[in-house]
Amino acid sequence: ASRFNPKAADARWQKTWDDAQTFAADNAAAKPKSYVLEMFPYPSGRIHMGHVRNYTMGDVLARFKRMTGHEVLHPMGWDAFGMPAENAAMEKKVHPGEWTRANIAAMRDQLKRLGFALDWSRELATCEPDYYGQEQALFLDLFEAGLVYRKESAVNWDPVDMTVLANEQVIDGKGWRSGATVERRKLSQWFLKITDFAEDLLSGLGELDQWPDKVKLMQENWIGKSRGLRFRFKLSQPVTGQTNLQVFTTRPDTIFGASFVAVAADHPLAAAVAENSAEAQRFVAQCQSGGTSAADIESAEKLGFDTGLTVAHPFQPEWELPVYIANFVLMDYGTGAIFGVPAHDQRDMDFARKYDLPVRRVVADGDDSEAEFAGDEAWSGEGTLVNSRFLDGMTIEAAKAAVIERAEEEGWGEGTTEWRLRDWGVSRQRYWGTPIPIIHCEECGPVGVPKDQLPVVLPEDIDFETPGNPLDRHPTWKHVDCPQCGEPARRETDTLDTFVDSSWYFIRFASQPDDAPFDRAEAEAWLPVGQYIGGVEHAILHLLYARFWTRALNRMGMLDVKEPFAGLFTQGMVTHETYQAGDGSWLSPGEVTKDGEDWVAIEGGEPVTPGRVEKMSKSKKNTVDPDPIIDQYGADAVRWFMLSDSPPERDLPWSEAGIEGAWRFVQRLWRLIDGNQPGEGEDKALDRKLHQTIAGVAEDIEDLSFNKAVAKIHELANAIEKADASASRDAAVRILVRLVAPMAPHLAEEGWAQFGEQGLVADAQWPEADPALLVEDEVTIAVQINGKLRDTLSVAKGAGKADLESLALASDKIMRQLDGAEPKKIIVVPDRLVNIVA
Ligand code: ANZ
Ligand code: ZN
Repeated sequence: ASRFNPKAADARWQKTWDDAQTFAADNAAAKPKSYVLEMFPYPSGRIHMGHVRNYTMGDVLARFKRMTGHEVLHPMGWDAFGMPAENAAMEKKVHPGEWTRANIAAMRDQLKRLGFALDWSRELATCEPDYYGQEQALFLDLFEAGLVYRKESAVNWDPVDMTVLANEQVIDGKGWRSGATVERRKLSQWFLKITDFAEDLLSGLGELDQWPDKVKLMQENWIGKSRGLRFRFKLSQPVTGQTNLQVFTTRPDTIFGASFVAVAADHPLAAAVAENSAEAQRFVAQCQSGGTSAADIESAEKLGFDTGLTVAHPFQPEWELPVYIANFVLMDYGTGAIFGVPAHDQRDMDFARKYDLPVRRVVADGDDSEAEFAGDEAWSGEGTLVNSRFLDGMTIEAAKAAVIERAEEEGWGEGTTEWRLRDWGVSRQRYWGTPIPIIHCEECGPVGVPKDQLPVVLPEDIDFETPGNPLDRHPTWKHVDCPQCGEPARRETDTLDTFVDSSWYFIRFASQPDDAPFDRAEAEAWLPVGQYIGGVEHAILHLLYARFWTRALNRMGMLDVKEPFAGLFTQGMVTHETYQAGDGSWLSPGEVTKDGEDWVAIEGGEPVTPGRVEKMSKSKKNTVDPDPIIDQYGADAVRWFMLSDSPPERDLPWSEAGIEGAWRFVQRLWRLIDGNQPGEGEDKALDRKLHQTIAGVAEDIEDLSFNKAVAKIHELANAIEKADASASRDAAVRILVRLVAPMAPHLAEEGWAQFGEQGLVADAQWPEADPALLVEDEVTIAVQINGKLRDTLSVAKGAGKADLESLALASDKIMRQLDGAEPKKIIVVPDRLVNIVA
């Protein structure tokens, strides 16, 4: 038999599929639609093994769906804006667009070499004006719908390079290029009102029954709905007519641990106290001069001023708490006033230790329930309420509810709903992103760019020599006339967070007209995505933003879909061994060898320490480039290995032995196909094995249990190899070609052609499993007459005595033997034998 030659076969079939546009999805098809999507890659330069695994899984499902009568949309594109392109521009002096497009071209070729069933006619790159121009149109829709606003917000400022830094450019608090200590600055920036949808984003999780629970939990925590309480403390004496001080807390359960109350420096109460105290006035002024961002306040020393006023504890009026003005209380959050619980809040702890205030434990940390709290580390974890009168013994949640209930009953406070979710800040002071389509006019304020002037295209002539935002420094780009009044105005120079680009690309794949972001009917025909596959690192932000964006379109009446992804699967990583030299540097597995018991560097012989098997990464030097592996073993072997052994949600350890095993199996399959001989007669056991495999593999692929599907195909191949020639065996080999088509499509096309079948196996129908042959547990029982074997019967395992008796008596051979004689006695041993005493 000949060998399967992947080099020739891969190229031949890839070209055939390409020429025939085999995988182009038809929006108008009458078949049931199936949308299979993997998270699109960032064009960093080369495809890595994680991509190969991700896209192979999606591909198996997409091909299987085609074979089971679906019109499949399985597209690919590029998440092409972002920082690395700008870094490349600065380091290698190449334009971000040139760098990105070259990477896309290289990676597209790599993907094509893996034979993915992708609809390349819908390929898109988010850095191209035909994509981001439509994104700008959507941004303007959101702007008009009141879902976009501007607000002051802190950015990382590099005082030497005079530039805003992205978070990933701040390394240990220092600018990545200048090394200068980064400052926080406030800039007016654009926000999307995701908090408007907080409740809906949370409750919608309940309907996502094809999402992993852990991802739903992560989203739930991120959205972070919690109950809070606003309530009024009674002041021991009125201040400028006020008898109460209103505070806000998310931990009403800790009320019996309160040891002080504090107000912000710009709280009216602080102003009133300062009227009569020069010292208080000085303190307030000092607080106001410091930075105001949350991070400044977090890191600054906690300072307070004792006003001499007190308030009464709501449950124990004789218990008086001192009132401070404190620098860590913000005026623009809650009510600008708090009660401090040092034992259970670190800020309050720092404050209490400094000003020598009581620290009372009210939540037990394990067995520790002493009221007197030792140490300087607050306990903010779970526990049972202690030292808290009617709350004792409750959980935190129950105690929160109990306090809120009492406050509402007695009329001194009201429960509120609090969200951890904040609005989405989308402004980036960078070049390589979607320009925000806004023009700032002195007279008219921020004005949307008229839609007929879209796209707002990025200028090409850009300077990366000087640090900072190149758009802002560009000599002409930002100078435009106001679209409303015609006066000279200024373009917005911020670009959009790249998460915006990925919040709607799946809609654009479904429908891409020239003159609109999408066509509603076309998009609705495909959406929601049936199966979305990607890394768990996107479990929170990307998925939440896409869910928000879809809801926003839905609210604006543009799309009749709220949840973009009906099914979600997060695959495991591809891992590999790591090796480290004495100086801490990493060596690739190819650079080391075993010398007796020890590992050494091949070059130089230095000892190295084998580290853990970890996710492939450049920094640990344990990556394996897919290209040479495809060259050596062919696409099908690579695909086969990606699906074998490890369950898809688990990590897959890369190994030479693994890919070789996959290659050998592909060759074995080919030998079965190529060496197939027609035969006569049936082989019931093989028939049964075949049909069980047809049904089992289908089920496994639907479940994304690819490793199980692969294992079943292995078993079937074993059974075929062992079987003698028969019509059954011939049929099994022919059907095997279709069973492996989703995983090893090049080999399958080759086999399909070899058997003289019409068309492509990619278009073939998934074989039908015969339900009669799926009966798993059949046993062969002996039928004896007077202890002599006269016949064997194949029966369902566990069949009852009466059934076995009548089956035995109905057998032709037995009837002939008995020849009308009446049996004296029938002995039945279930699953074993029937003995007829005649
Ligand atoms: C009592 C308490 C006890 C609190 C405890 C926390 C822990 P999150 O959850 O982030 O929303 N707080 C309220 N308003 C504030 C303001 N204007 N400036 C500074 N801090 C403020 O934070 C809510 C908690 O932050 C509130 O719950 C309050 O302190 C504080 F063991 O009340 B807490
Ligand atoms: Zn104007």
